[in-house]
Amino acid sequence: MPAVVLVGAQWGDEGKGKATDLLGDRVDYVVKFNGGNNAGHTVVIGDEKYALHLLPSGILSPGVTPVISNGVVVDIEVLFEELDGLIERGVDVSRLLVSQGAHVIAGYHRTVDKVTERFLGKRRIGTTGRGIGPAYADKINRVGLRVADLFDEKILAEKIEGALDQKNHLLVKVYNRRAIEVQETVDELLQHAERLRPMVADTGLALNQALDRGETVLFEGGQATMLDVDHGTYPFVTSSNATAGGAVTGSGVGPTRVDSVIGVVKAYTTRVGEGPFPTELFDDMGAYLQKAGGEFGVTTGRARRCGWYDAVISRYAARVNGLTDLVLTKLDVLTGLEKVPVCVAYDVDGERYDEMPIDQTAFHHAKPIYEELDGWWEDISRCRTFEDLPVNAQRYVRRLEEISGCRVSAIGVGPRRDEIIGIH
Ligand code: 2SA
Ligand code: GDP
Ligand code: MG
Repeated sequence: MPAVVLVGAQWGDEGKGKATDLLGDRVDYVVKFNGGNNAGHTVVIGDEKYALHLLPSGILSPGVTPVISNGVVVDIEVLFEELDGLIERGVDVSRLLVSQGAHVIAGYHRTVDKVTERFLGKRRIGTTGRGIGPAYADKINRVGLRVADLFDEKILAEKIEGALDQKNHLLVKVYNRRAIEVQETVDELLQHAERLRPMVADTGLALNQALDRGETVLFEGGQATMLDVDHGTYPFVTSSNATAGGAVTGSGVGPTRVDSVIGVVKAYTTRVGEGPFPTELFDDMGAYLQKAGGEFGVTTGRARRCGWYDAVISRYAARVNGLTDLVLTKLDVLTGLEKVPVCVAYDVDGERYDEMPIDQTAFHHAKPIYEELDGWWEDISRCRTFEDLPVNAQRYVRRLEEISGCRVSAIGVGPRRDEIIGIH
């Protein structure tokens, strides 16, 4: 499996960090190709728990070369905070490569993110406030700062001046904030530039050469399909391509080199931030899933909204990403329920939809059509083969496989590294 892409198939927090970590001992490179420190991945190894944001989860596997590629937006201060935290815990981070083409998040991106959200009021997106959207907006507007710019102070100052031009106007005139000085941003960004320099590389070249040598590269998606700026529930999305195509544009590795695409999907659904969510539960059951699943944001600590499994979404994710496999996580969280409803289609104002409606208004009005599956009571956290699972849990997995249109290759039965069942 020389080049494998792993993406979230729902609204994020499906357990991509754990899935990446599991594959870590079989791969040579793990690449973060989109997003930034809005991501939050929890990996539990033995009694140790790691929360990763900007770094790819593969950084925890000895021997793996972690890569931050061109599609990522990098907050350099956060990068070093995270690296130092891992170094303190004895993790070897010396192989990390950072693309010269990755964009840089500056203080003004964080400021604009926060003031815009406040200004939007009821129409806010519920961002993580990490400056992600404004940094990508500058990239598309061609006023972004790239890692390579940090090594030429004159160019950096010119680019910052260009980027601040319109922002200061907005900050002062519309948002009633103080203007940001060019030099304060230059100083902020240059603080860590020398420490960053040895890590900077042409990561596209390094990854293609690794594949030429027959080495294995895992592309780890941040956020998820339904948060993708093109394919998600726009405008309630993040500002990058979190789907499999993002691995290609975000890394400089061509699509013909990708061998398989793994989608990570939770046995139920969660969403953090605003936006439509057809199977969301507003009753005690939603609160139960949130508690049983420990559904709180790894980056912001926000409570995640919870609901039943939605096969319309997983079918859509299978199609948009060209999924070859699903990793189904958190099956253990459903233990102890009499019945487990799964959404097979939507009812929109009396009309049945088996596929995602093409307009957002319809999606906002979508009511789930449920099929009820029988639950199980047995503790499944010690199951290590498919046959170890109670019959009703086996049926649940098989039914999800059928209605999601993709085979399930692994099942998570607990947060720890070893709490997994490999099938097929
Ligand atoms: P942003 O900050 O511009 O990317 O926010 C835009 C939307 O994307 C959502 N988003 C996320 N959704 C789930 N998990 C994410 N990572 C953290 C986690 C989230 C946290 O692992 O728990 O700690 O709150 C993530 N990052 C971005 C976000 O909620 C907005 O809906
Ligand atoms: P990511 O953003 O997709 O990497 O996912 P997060 O780390 O934000 O959220 C997933 C949470 O579920 C983390 O706390 C994981 O430790 C936990 N987790 C992952 N797989 C399983 C599983 O199979 N069972 C249980 N109970 N927890 C899991
Ligand atoms: Mg997460």
